[in-house]
Amino acid sequence: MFKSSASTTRYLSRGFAQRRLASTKTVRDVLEEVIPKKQLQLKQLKTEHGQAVLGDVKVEHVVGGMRGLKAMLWEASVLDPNEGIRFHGMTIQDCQKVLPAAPGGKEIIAESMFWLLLTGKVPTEAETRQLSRELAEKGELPEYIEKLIDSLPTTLHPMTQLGMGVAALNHESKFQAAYEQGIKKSEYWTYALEDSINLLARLPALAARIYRNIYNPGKPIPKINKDLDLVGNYANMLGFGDNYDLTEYLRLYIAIHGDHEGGNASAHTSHLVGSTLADPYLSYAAGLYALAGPLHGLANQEVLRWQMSMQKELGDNISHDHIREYLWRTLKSGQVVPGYGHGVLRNPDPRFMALQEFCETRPELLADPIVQLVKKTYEVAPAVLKEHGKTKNPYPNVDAASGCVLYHYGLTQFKYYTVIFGVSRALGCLTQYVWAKALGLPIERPKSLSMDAIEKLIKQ
Ligand code: CMX
Repeated sequence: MFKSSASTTRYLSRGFAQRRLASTKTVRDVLEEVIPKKQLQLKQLKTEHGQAVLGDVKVEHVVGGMRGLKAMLWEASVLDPNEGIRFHGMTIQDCQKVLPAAPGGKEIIAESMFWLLLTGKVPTEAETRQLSRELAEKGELPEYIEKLIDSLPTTLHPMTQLGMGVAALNHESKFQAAYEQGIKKSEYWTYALEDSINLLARLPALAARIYRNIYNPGKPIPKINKDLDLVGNYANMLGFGDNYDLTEYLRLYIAIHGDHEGGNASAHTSHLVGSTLADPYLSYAAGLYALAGPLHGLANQEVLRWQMSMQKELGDNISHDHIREYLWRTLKSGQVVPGYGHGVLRNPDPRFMALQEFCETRPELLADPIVQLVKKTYEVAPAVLKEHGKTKNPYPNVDAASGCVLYHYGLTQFKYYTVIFGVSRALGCLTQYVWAKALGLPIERPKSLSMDAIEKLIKQ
């Protein structure tokens, strides 16, 4: 089901591997090449196909959370209900084949995914390293942000802290400063890119500071190492730099959580706020607060909490029957099974499968009771959810698997897990911010209706 796609074959057959060694462009250089083509494509869509119909708007869309309504432009990725996510047409497996890893590592890294999302091109090794260095050079936090984060109560949820830190970083916004000076619309994207790179660069130090303040206070946080990739530095600042397997897992996790098309709550919120010309910091801070809901990104914390209470009650060697019974109890008490279901997907999430594959290659993970429990739950839950008959997708989403590996490697504070998701989702939301400005997308303003107004329309 999750086979390598034709796009990888195309990349390789075009001699891409050779070009990959040669090019040393910056991401800005590549964007300057691709933006005019996309601008032209949008112009043609507007002028030649502006009145083409993509689907009907039904009452069920208006009262049902707009599920399935095709109403948003998002360039970096498209989610297929059956096959899952494709980044510019490439599956996760395709990306694993062609996107550069960290030196000595195997997993995709944030930089190469960010490059792909932004430009639609696979970066060379040299281009990836150059971007890593740029991010590392820009990664230190301003002092006022350190003071702000240090002043917060350690009982304040880490996601609330992350959103506050990101919003406050807009003090640095080049986009906002340039807008105040009255720059032309055609120049917006360059400032948007600068802010996006600066924000991405600082997210690891910000997220790590939150972690250290809450869970490991008093110990000095290592300085950014200019020779490391973004996530290598993040792991280091969290205090796990000597844990190679956790660092590799974080690389994979952060790369594949980076974007999941535009309709999900965090991406859509970020895009909506950005469409008002609020700067990338404010736009992404808003997206983070959508991510902090338990039906969205917070589900990864909820999954582990739920699996661990199952483990606490039933012990380590839980049978499939016991899991089945526990699932029914969860459902009958009116709760959702965290980590299962999806607004678009109708098959197991390929991100879930990629994280499971990571576990399959490491005996210590396979032997861990909580990792085993996640796998066993996957063997039972779809049938139970089908029998329960409510959810349209009885299969696991990425959150079903993401926490147990963190837990195994010692990152046990699951209240923090959504922050890692938050570092990751910046890749897609910031990409969209840049493209929304490059394409001159307008402020979002859908039409709302009251129930009376809907009834009136139906009668007409
Ligand atoms: N357990 C129990 N019931 C579920 C369910 C689950 N895992 N998933 C969906 N349902 C229920 C819904 O609550 C809904 O019930 P009501 O009709 O009583 O309101 C019904 O099934 C139909 O829902 P749906 O159309 O299948 O799903 P939605 O698009 O409305 O919601 C999602 C999608 C993810 C919010 C939902 O599946 C859910 O709550 N899952 C558990 C939380 C979770 O894992 N979230 C993470 C998603 C990934 C992410 O965004 O990060």
